[in-house]
Amino acid sequence: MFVAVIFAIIIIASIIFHFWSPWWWTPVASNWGNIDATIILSFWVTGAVFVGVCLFMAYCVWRYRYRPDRRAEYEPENKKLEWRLTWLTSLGVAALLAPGLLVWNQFVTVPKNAFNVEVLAYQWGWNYRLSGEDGILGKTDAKLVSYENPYGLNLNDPNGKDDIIVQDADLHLQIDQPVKINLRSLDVIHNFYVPQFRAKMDTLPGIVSYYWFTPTKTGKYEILCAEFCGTGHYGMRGTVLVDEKKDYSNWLAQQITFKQILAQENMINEPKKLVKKVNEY
Ligand SMILES: [Cu+2]
Repeated sequence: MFVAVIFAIIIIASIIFHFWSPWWWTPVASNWGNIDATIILSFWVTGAVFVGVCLFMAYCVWRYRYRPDRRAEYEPENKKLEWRLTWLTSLGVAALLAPGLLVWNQFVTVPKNAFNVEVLAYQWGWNYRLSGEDGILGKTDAKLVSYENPYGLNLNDPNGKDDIIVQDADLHLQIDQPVKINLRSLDVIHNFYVPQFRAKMDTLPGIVSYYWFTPTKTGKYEILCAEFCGTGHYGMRGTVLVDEKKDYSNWLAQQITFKQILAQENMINEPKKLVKKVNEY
């Protein structure tokens, strides 16, 4: 009886903790309310299984407690029970997986009007590049990455010339403007995560991974690296600011294009010189 009561207390305490927990989600600040819906559904499915299994165990402990006059029955197989359990488990797993797959499909199906932002992760920080007037990010190659060309930009790609290299520590985004986040890494695996946007994904060296979202609330949000990436991982933070259109335009006007950077370095007419330097490096 004592053990059965402990099971009951575990169930009640878990449910109370779930609803009264002080560590709950921040309010969502993007279009991905669906992500929350899938997590809540997972809580319902796993919660129901947890309560069901614990109650069943409590019942069994009490019902089949030791009595000197009773003997256990030997039943190594029960086809009917196994069949039922198989179906019930399959149903539960499908309920957990299916909504997630639907939302994932939306998460990586980028709308045509999305603004291209590149996030370049490194040990231990974040760099940003925005597509210029043409809306296209210039080509990059991991082989071109060097001290002079930290983004590994392809100097022969005309689409890259108007790209905006963000000199600021912070990334700004415009409210209600869908953005495609293109993720790259200079060294190891990182993960670009802003909890309020309910969006995160690994950054992989040599590959561009991506997702999209629309910021729906102005404000200042913290970027966290959500993949252990070395001794400085804890400090790999950043800030993203979601601005009204006017504030965003003001900020954008202060940023400079890749072309301007090249001009500053007096290499605009001599891309070959830079490429040579890169190769030497
Ligand atoms: Cu990291």
